[in-house]
Amino acid sequence: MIDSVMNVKACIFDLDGVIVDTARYHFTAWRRLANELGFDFSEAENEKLKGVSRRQSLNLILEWGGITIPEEEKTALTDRKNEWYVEHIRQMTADEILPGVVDFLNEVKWAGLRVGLGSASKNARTIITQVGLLEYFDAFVDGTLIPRGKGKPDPLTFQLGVEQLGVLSSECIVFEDAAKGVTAALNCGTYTVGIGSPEVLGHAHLVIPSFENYRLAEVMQLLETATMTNSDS
Ligand code: B16
Ligand code: MG
Repeated sequence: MIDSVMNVKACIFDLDGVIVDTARYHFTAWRRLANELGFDFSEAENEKLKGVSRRQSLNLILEWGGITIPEEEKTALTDRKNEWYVEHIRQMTADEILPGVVDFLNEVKWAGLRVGLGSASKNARTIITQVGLLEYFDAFVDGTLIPRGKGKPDPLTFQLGVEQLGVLSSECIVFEDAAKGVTAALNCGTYTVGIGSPEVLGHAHLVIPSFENYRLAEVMQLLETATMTNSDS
């Protein structure tokens, strides 16, 4: 049950699409795999893979290509894709942190709030280390901790996050760029801020386009108003 945003003690950040944008690296690698299997898919289709686990992404892509592959052969395919993807992310630097993120993280720290990561990616630690942000995180939940079938919109990612942070869900704000991620956070009972467009993330308590030009105090104020209005209606 959401109480007052002034009780907030922690923030959990999704990774891809919130802290960095690796969607284009995923796209390049998945497309290479699809091309080897004899088909192609579009950037618009790639959008549907945001926040979706690696295995589930493969299943969707195979569906688009009209291809059926036995379960036992799928790991070899996701491993291949991941090798190509890791080649890209190993080149990442702090320049790829999205605008406003570092200032916002600093504000969260200065306000004495705890900071967690809640990502579907099994490569999250590599990415966060590459861009030099590891020291900000008091809790780290990534795809290596999430069993198959329990990815977003299941709340487990964020439940583990609040547990690691030692706070209640109602004392935490989650920042997410994917519709399923927003649903996962709402299912967990946190304050939920969508990063992106209201058309896709309208079910969040609040949607902002990015962290650029947004201060923590302003986000808290907007959340307070949004959740008061929602609970009044
Ligand atoms: P990996 P997030 C997600 O990260 C990506 O948005 C999604 O496109 C990707 O398939 C998923 O991680 C798994 O990534 O193959 O590196 O384990 O947005 O939850 O931080
Ligand atoms: Mg994301």
